[in-house]
Amino acid sequence: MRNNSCDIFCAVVDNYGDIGVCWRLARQLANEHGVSVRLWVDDLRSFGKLCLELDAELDEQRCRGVEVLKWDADSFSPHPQPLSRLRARGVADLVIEAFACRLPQSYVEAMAAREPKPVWLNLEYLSAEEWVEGCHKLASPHPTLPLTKYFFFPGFTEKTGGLLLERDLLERRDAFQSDGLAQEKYWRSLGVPERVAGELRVSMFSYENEAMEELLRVWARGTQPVTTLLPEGRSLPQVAAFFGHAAGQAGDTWQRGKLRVHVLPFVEQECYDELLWACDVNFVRGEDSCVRAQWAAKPFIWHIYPQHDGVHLEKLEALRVRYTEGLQSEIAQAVGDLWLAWNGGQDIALAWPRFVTQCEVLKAHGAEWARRLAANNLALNLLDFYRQLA
Ligand code: TRH
Repeated sequence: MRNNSCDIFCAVVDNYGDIGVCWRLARQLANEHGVSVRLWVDDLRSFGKLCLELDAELDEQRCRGVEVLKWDADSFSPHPQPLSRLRARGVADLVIEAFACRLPQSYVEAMAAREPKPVWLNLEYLSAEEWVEGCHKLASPHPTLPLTKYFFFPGFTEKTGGLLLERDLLERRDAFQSDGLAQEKYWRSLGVPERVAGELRVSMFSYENEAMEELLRVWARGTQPVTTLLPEGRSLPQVAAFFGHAAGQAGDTWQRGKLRVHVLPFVEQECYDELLWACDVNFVRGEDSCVRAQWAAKPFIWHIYPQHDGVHLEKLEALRVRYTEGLQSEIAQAVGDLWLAWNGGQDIALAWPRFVTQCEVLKAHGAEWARRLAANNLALNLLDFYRQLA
């Protein structure tokens, strides 16, 4: 699709997942496939956490090969919609509406008026549930205009759109994980001392979590030294409180019993992978960090984005079933129990020791799992689908 153009529209709901996925996809299409990408984002402040070079005050800028433009996703907003900017730039060949963010009506009308018509995709949230296969690539004709939108579902099987994976990611991961000096240098850059015998390094990226205090207590009272790397964010107040502090910030280090915590700055998106590659176990959340943990091929625990109706537990179970397939039942059970304990059920004090003793097996399993998933690349699939429709 070299020389073709793509508009990606992203509305930031909360957290970093929506923009995290869109930013990753935008960079990949632009830098690996030569697509001219415009990324329309309604919240440049959240975006700025993932990309430090971004200027949140600018409505238009170029960043890492992508044109970034501010839009107002809330159609009821009193602020004037920068539609003139949208109109002036024309409609791209491929239009990606991320997570059903609803395009401005005037842009949709411009799409309908364009010849040839653009290809219009709605990029959906990731789920391992079976129904996804039946909905991937489904067409949804516009009720009044001569336009069709297609649903594009990321996923874990061949019948889905696959996962976002940069061209050289697994090679870079392998080079880092087999280079002891590079890892030592990385730990030094974080100010983390050399490993002591038997130490476990754990990255912790989660939402506020009822099981957090108990897990920290288990680590503090245990026999194994545990170093926890905690990026600043939603779980920091809980961890700080465990150590008797009202708050914390990047650079803080706390120790209790066998547990040591290093608070890290929230890093740019490109730099987060190294943390996952370097740790022995990764706690991740939402969507994008969960996928990155799978590429890191280390044992991981998923804090799923909670939904009021509890449907998130079905999504959790669906990934557990796929991910643990082929493992001995007692190991699969250990994974499932810890994931459940971390998401509001089960006793984490029982689940953690059963999980951690399986780390070596889970590491080998994670490498094989990542190798299998890598065969289904989202950006490539999306461009193939575009070519079929264009
Ligand atoms: O931030 P999230 O909780 O996002 C969530 C989910 O995507 C959820 O599905 C969605 O419905 C909700 O938002 C609205 O978790 P996620 O998806 O892991 O996104 C975090 C992003 O932040 C990811 O791209 C990795 C990145 N990141 C960094 O760039 N630097 C860091 O230091 C860390 C810890 C994360």
